[in-house]
Amino acid sequence: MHLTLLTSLLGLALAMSMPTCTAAQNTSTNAPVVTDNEPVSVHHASLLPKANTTVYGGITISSRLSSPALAVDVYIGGIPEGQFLYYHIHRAPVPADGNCYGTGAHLDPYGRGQQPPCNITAPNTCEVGDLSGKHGVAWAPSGEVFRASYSEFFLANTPGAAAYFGDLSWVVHAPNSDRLTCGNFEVVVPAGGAGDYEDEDDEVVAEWRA
Ligand SMILES: [Cu+2]
Repeated sequence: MHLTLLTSLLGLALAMSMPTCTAAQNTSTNAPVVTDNEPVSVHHASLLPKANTTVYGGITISSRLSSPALAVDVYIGGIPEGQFLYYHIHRAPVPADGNCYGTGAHLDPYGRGQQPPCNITAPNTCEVGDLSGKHGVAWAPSGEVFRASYSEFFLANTPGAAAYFGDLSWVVHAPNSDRLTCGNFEVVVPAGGAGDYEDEDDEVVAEWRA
């Protein structure tokens, strides 16, 4: 075979094997949508008061009957004026001494790593625990409280699942990544724990889907 033809064929084969998207993310580290979350669960984590920051807050993650997604409700107050804060679920609980640096890295069961930064338009390619990466950073004007409520499709509420967070922690970071404060999740209602729960959204969703 002619050498230039061979070279161009090789080039074509290489080009065809290249991913077509611009994100350099390996698809094998993408997070699958968790479809087997069990109703009903409630997990809550408050932030520990810390002498070196004004930041306080809490996060509640609960399951719905109408969707496999978990419902996240987060509030963060005391944000220094002009700052935004990152917040994540980390892969280890806060140790007894309260040191937020003892919580390890982010919850990242599929090994994606922190680089490149999470692309908010493709949350399935982000670390599972990178909540502010997937849903937006915390910001509020002076004296006000940041609040956000959203659906999380990649967290699991069943102990033992790869993306289970119920025995872990969350950490709030300064813009320079310093860990300001943190807190451990507590199981308020374990998955499958409450038998008599009514989800008012169910009817609305059923009508919308019909
Ligand atoms: Cu973090």
